[in-house]
Amino acid sequence: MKPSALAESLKLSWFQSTAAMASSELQAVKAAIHDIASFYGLEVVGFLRLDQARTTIPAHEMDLLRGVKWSDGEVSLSNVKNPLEIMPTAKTMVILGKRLLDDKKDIYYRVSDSYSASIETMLLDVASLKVIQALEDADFQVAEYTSYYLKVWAVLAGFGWIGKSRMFVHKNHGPRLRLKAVLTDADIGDIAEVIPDKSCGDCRECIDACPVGAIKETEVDRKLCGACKLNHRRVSENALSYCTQCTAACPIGIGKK
Ligand code: B12
Ligand code: SF4
Ligand code: SF4
Repeated sequence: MKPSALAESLKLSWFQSTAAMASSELQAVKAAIHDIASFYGLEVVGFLRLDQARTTIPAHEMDLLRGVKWSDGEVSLSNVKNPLEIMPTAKTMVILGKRLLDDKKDIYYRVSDSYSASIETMLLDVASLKVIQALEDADFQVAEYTSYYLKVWAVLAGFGWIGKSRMFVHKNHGPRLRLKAVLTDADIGDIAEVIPDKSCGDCRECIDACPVGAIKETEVDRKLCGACKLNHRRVSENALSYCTQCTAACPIGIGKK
């Protein structure tokens, strides 16, 4: 072999092996994230590949949040951010989902006068911290996704659809997942096929179950839902529950754990 041909072939095999190494390293990072999720009992972990078409929240959808009140006060529109505003170099959103421990209630505990938390959210919080640590240890950049579009990213990751209750309905767990997301520049995302919202079919269980008639044909009345008296009902001395009647009624994934 001529020296130049040898040099070319060495260069090629070096490139091939770095590419293979990079891809096996990325697979190892993904496997580590799966391990963390399973250690903390999370049923769902996904990797949404971010590209321009999937990173923008349309203005008319942001407008829906105007005047919406929830546990921490009024939703602040300045907190509604696209993933690339939070992290311009992000390539992937890691989405974590924890199923409710009780299919019929969404229980949280009063830890102190100023702090209450549910087991599901705490597991998501701890697991996401571990995911952040694992990515940072592998020299990737990471940021928590702190905006208000979690349901839609879960749809774009191919896990399920937005149901008539306007909740994210996972194909195996129904609306019983609680969600959390982390952004990273690790190129570990997948492009998934989106399941259409019409997958609810003729079902109306959530509409009929809502005690305050908040679920309309085209939208949920957020103010009615937020003010429902079943929210923050006491279920034991230290435990309270959110309303969650629409979740409990949904036949998708009911009883399957
Ligand atoms: C504000 C808020 C509320 C408000 C408004 C409720 C609502 N329906 O949005 C109030 C206080 C009323 C509320 C109530 C509840 N909430 Co809440 N809430 C949020 C919060 C903070 C933001 C949601 C939001 O308004 N996003 C912005 C709007 C514009 O997005 P959107 O609602 O998804 O609506 C648009 C898209 O769905 C889009 N769309 C529809 N179909 C499709 C399809 C595709 C392909 C695409 C691209 C887009 C798209 O169109 C819609 C607008 O037209 C999120 C947390 C978060 N960080 O995301 C939790 C969150 C949505 N809530 C949650 C829960 C559990 C509840 C309750 C069950 C609590 C309870 N009371 O028991 C109820 C459920 C009420 C209901 N039927 O939705 C969970 C939902 C989990 C899930 N599986 O869906 C979340 C994700 C919190 C979490 N970390 O898990 N909530
Ligand atoms: S959480 Fe309760 S009040 Fe809100 S939409 Fe669901 S059933 Fe209605
Ligand atoms: S209860 Fe029925 S209509 Fe409502 S979200 Fe579930 S499948 Fe869809």
